[in-house]
Amino acid sequence: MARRLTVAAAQLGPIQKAEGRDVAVGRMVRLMERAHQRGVEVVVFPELALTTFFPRWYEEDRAAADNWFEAALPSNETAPLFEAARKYGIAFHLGYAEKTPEGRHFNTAVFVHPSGEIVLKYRKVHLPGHAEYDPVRKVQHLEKRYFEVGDLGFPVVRAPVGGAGPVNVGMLICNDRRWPEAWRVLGLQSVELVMLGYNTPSLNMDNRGFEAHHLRVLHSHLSIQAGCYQNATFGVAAAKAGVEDGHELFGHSIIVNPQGEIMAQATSWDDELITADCDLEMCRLGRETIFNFAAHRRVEAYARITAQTGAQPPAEWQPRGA
Ligand code: CDT
Repeated sequence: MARRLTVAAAQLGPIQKAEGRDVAVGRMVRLMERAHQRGVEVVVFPELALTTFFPRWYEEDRAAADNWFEAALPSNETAPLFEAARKYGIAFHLGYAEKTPEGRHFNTAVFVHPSGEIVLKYRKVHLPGHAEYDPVRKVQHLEKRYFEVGDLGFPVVRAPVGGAGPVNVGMLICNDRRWPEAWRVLGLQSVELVMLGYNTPSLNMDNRGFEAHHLRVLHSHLSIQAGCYQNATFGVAAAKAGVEDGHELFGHSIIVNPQGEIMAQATSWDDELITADCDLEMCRLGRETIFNFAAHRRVEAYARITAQTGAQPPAEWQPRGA
């Protein structure tokens, strides 16, 4: 029997440094209205959706960056989003910068029930970039300065979502999508819907080689499509897009099925809602055949995956006669 769920990736166009959260939240509420008109049951917003992608800005005094963080959710500024969710009966995923009551900082995402209750929280594990100002880079990427590594692992929860009944939901954030280990930890919990937001610059600012624009998009899609296929899950990936503070983010939000096919793709660099009707029973084929983990995984051969972090050089082959 089909378990149908209508999902949306709510891509956001740029949010400028000078713009307040009220601007972003207003745009998000309008996307929720559009989602309601299209019968959407889950809306996925991007990573750090309430502000500009502030890790591009260096603050000598770390505490001066605190105004980018949320100490409470909902707050006065984010309340209209929660109200829209309740009004329309739509669950939503939101990426934001979290400051805990103990003063810790994380790049976080929550999955929120239409009632406003937080169903699941995830804190980004794979933080890209650097912690100190890098004079070689044209644009800074200071996630390692402003955030701690997430401490919640990669959780999955089974929760009622829309008309589909209970759904196994999990989350990744931006750079996490490039790491197959992260997807597999979700897959090992039978995830059926992976929600992820991202802010990815169109240019590689590392300057250690040339990376064409189309390859930046390819690498994003390749990672998400492979993650969905190899773990038999749907994926909803929502980008921040366009020229933000003078720097381009590439957008190209997608919704992917468990076969790794793109079901919908954003084509603008603006606020844009893309939707797809998902039959969650599609997850069974992969899970029960080629990616039946219980039948086919060989953990005895995977020890390096958790025992070792960096790559090591291999043993060198020597010809017998030498
Ligand atoms: N936000 C985020 O994680 N962006 C990274 C860009 C890395 S470039 C230092 C990404 O993987 O898309």
